Amino acid sequence: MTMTAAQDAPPRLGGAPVDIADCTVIVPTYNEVDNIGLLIPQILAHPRCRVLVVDDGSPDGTGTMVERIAREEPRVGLLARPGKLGLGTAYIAGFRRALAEGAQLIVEMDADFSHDPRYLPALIAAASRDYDLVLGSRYVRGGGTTDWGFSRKLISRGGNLYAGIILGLPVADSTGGYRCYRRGILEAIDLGAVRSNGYAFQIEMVHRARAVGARIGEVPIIFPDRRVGQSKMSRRIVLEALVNVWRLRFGLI
Ligand SMILES: Nc1nc2c(ncn2[C@@H]2O[C@H](COP(=O)(O)OP(=O)(O)OP(=O)(O)O)[C@@H](O)[C@H]2O)c(=O)[nH]1
Ligand SMILES: [Mg+2]
Repeated sequence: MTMTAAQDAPPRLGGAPVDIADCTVIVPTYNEVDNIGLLIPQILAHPRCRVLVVDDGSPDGTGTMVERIAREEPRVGLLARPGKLGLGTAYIAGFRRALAEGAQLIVEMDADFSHDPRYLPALIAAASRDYDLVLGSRYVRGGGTTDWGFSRKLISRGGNLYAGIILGLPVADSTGGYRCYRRGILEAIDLGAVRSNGYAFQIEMVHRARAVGARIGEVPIIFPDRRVGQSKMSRRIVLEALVNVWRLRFGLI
């Protein structure tokens, strides 16, 4: 196991507050200015959590807003990328930064309030105790979606069945993007080899975690539709998922 920045740091003396924020919540953003300022305080309400926003040069000023918040709040960081490079590469860049900064737990969370911060304690507790990867799951008892129309439900349910059967994944919700990794499992996965960038990214990470022997658990979440702002889902992202599941199945990526 590699030494981390946190482990290298000299012990603090003189009653300085002990930093217990060993969980980095990574929030990728593209045009989320109406959400991110409300979301960050709700994450920081959990003392173990810090926030790392990975913003892709949002034209609406999301990055500038986060930069301002980060100046005042040491538990907030910004990783600014020059343009819209996709969700998967945003997470990979975020994972590398969080690991380098010594995070023990790493959470993935959308900015649009589909992923309610009130589930953070359940995700963190399960990842601290029993599992290397804990999925926030819409499709276990107690979980679900609200506000979704028929076609969105069909795509989500169908996508999970499709990926689950073809890859033999032992989970009910492999496409969701609200989850918690232990540091060790991200270190064990070859992050440079991850190829998927949209929905397929979530499936690929479950598949790769399983391949390196991760214990994977699920906790129920209720998933409402995004609060405000525009969805970035596209036909191309769905197509990538359909194709990449087979490429993963045959070890082509
Ligand atoms: N950095 C970065 N973030 C992105 C990119 N695409 C999407 N995001 C963010 O990823 C999260 C999920 O994107 P959404 O558009 O909500 O996708 P979704 O949840 O699958 O779709 P909806 O259910 O319609 O909201 C949000 O916080 C987006 O702002 C990207 O290319 N780069
Ligand atoms: Mg969303």
